[in-house]
Amino acid sequence: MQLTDLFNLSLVGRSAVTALEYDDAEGRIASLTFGEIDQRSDRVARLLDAQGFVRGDRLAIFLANRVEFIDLLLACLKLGVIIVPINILYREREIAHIVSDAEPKAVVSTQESRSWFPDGTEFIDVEEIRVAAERGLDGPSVRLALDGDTPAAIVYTSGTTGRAKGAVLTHNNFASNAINLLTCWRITREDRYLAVLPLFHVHGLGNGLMTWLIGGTLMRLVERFDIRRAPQLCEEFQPTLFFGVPTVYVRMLEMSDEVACRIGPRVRLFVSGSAPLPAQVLTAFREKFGHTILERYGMSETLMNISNPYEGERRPGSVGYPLPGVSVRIVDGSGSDVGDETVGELLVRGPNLFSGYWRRADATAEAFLPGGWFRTGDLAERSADGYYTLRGRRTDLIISGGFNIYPREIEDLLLEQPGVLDAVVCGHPDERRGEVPVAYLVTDRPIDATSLEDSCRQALASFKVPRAFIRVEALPRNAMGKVQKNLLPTIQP
Ligand code: MLC
Repeated sequence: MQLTDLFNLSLVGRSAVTALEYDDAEGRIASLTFGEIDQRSDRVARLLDAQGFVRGDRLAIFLANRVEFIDLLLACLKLGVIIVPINILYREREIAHIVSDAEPKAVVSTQESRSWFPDGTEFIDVEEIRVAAERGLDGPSVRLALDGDTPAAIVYTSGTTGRAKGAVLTHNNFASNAINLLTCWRITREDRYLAVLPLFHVHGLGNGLMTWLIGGTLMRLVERFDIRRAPQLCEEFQPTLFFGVPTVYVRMLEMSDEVACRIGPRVRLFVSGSAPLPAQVLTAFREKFGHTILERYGMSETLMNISNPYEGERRPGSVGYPLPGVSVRIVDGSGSDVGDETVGELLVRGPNLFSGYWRRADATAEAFLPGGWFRTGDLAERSADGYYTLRGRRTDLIISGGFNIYPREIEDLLLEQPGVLDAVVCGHPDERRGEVPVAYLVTDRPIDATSLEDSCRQALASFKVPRAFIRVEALPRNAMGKVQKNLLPTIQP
């Protein structure tokens, strides 16, 4: 089955019901029914069709959370066009790579963001999408017969080689993930979902948008999570369902007890993921809002794998147990299964697993073990009663505010800067963002932090810009030449 057939439970079955509230261009709250959303995406699909988009073409989306993102997603799914959502914080270097790798037929963006893209990029202005959605051609509904294995999206995830790889996610991947969450988190049409996470990542896209469209809940879409706006939003919209990354929950602890007491009782479920939720945040949040946040574990390549239970113990520090249909193993360095309470690499298998990295047969082959087991790169252990706890990573990933950072990508850029002879980037603990990147450099001249920062900011997303540039005599390397990060001087960025 293709995703739009599942969405029809809401788009057709609840066509007259209000589906979405969002801020329009004038800053007023606008709303749409499921039927209107269906019609808008049909009109956008006709526009794309008229522009020559055919099944298998890629369309890149470089947009903040706004209704046209949804119009485009649905239009593309209907046509079998593959969406390539791009993190809007990405800059020249990251964008150039994605565009050359995915070869989208066009990129939908605002006028202002075009300058970040390489010369020769084909653009569709988001205004054209808005006009098509609101006033485009009407006609019979658009539906191509697609197989569930048809690619729906290519989601770029930072690679250990320094260049991001595109994880190809199919209709079936998103469907199995959403059906799991609808069931296990008991999401129903009675829910009111406050969507603050970016739609360009699988947390906001695969978990948020897909459960909304299948479940028929009411969604309030906001451009981004902003702690200054959050209390008023929660009080006005009265969500029952909320998805956040740990940084969001850390910031919500800044709300007054009075506001927390008003918001808490109306919410049914707070879910956290994309980065480890510190146990003390879970505890402080429970005291303040009266809820035990439900922590779960997923990845762009796999969507959701493991979740704490809706009923039963939500164990602090643990991500719970595998979701239905998802098989999990923990193995040692030789690939043998380890026993309970022993740390090893986490492997997963199931209908949620991506079909491979876009045009990277080598990377795809490396990511899987015989039998179709995907190597997550995360270290984990299982308790005797079946709860899984993450214990770090096999690779050097830094997670800041829920965004993934591979140090290698920043190191490569730093090594291109004048006077930089050697460079390493580490994650430094940060109370709010979990971790922030810090650079250690060997240079042949005094460090000019401002110019290094400017170069990083021009090429990379703001969350990847090192918070400090520290000059060291030499990088401590082991016999294999690998930098021993634990031997670097500790600093206060
Ligand atoms: C952050 N910034 C944004 C932004 N998010 N700018 C525009 N749109 C967004 N969505 C920028 C700000 O401009 C600022 O840049 C910096 O980040 C910090 O902003 P802040 O206002 O201080 O935000 P803060 O309160 O720290 O909260 C940040 C945040 C953001 C939590 C809202 O980090 C965020 O939205 N994270 C979600 C990431 C996510 O969805 N990950 C899912 C990956 S999927 P500057 O230049 O001033 O520093 C995945 C799989 C899985 O991992 O299992 O889910």
